[in-house]
Formats: sequence, structure tokens, C-alpha cells
Amino acid sequence: MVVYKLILLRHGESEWNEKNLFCGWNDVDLSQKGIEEGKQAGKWLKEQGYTFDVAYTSVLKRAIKTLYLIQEELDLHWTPVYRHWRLNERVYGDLQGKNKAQTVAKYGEDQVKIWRRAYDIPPPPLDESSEYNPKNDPKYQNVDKRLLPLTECLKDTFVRILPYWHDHIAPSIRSGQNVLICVHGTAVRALIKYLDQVSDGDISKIDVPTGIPLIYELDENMNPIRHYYVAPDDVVKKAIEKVMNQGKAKQ
Ligand code: DG2
Repeated sequence: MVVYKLILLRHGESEWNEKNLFCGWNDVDLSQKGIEEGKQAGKWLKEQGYTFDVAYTSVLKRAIKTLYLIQEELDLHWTPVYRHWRLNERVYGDLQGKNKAQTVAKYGEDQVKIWRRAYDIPPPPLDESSEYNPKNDPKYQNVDKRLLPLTECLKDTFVRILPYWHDHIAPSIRSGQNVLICVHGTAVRALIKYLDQVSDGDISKIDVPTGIPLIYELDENMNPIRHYYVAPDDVVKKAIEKVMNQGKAKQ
């Protein structure tokens, strides 16, 4: 029996998604299209009767702003929002700021696929002196420096997100609150892997579109019964293909 409905989504298109740059923990804004996607996400939720009592997001503005656009559409400005660095995108290491298609041209599709989608192979790390090193970012000034990575694969992201899931998100859901989580491609993939117990190999085949809410129906033991996107199938298919094609030399 369906007891809980969890709303999970990746933020709307960011300025660096638009330019096809690896983004990671770099804090870029939404593109104009991303703003529209955030509004549309709210409209789909409203039309289909979804609501939420509490929301979780990262400390990166593309996710925070998408969440706010959804709150606007649903007139839910008052709902509590919890932001946490553990819900960030993965640190994309030395790839941050590089163009995905150019990286494919330089290293080949197979290597870039490994960096983007392998479960436990991280991209080359950021240099300690890099402008993107999170240790120099005031957002993380209160975080134990030993927890701030220079690169992360999906497995690393999974391991850092799960404590937050168990300590904060799962108890909210269990207490009967409707929960919305607005995060990033890798963070959504980590949660899908956890909820559906997707194998390390199969998770590499899952791509997450920007700005389309994914509903998880959970039973009384928080086991998933089924999940589905709120958008029409053709819209979801096209949006997923777009993400896949970002890892090709020519798009
Ligand atoms: C993307 C994910 O993260 O990129 O960091 O470039 O979800 O914050 O836009 P997001 C990035 P891919 O793993 O799909 O290449």
C-alpha cells in the first residue's frame, strides 16, 4: 500500500549546463531556460495535486532557486527549507569548468563516460591551489576540512548523502510529512540507487533530466513501490537524451 509520496528532482538548467561545462560544486546560476523549467516543475506539481510540507536542497544556488520557483508556483513560500552541503552535486574534480564535448574530443567518449557515469572511478582531483577548492569557499567554513573533497565519484556522493538522508530526510517522511528534495544530477542518482537498490553497473545507465519532478511512492517500510516523472513521456525522453548527448563530441 502506498503510504508516502516523495518528490525528487534535479534543478532547472544551469548556465553551465547550457554551455555544456562540467559544473560540480561551482556555484553557477540558472539559465533563462532553467528558470522556465523551475516554473514548469511547479506547474506540473500543482496541476497533478502534489504538495509538500518540508523541502531539502543543497547549498548551491541553481538548486535553491529552482526550489524557490516551485514554492512560488505552489504558493508555499512558508514551508521550511533545509539546505545542506551533503546534498550538493559531486565535486567534479579537475573537470570543473571544462567543456564536456571538448573533453570527449581530447580523451574519447569511453573515458568521459567513465568519469561521468562510473560508480566508483572519480575524475582527476582538483589541485589544492585551484580556485574551485571547496576549502577556500566561505560556504564550507564550518565544515570539517577533512570532509571537503577534491574529486568525487557517484560512490563518494552516495556515502556523503546517506547520513543526511538517514538523520533528517527519512525521519521527516516517516513522520508523515510530504517531502520534496531539489538537488543535482549525481545526488538524484545516488538517491535512486539507494531507494531502488540499483546495482553499481546499472546505475551508470541512468541519466536525470533537469527540472522534471520524479515521484517515488513508498510503502510503510519506506520501500519503493514505483516511481514516475510528472511530465509527459516524450518530454522526459527528450530531456534524458539531452543529458546523454552532453557526453558526445558533437551534439
Ligand atoms: C552536472 C552533472 O551537475 O553533469 O556537475 O556538470 O546536476 O548540478 O547540473 P548538475 C555537472 P553530468 O554528470 O550529467 O555530466
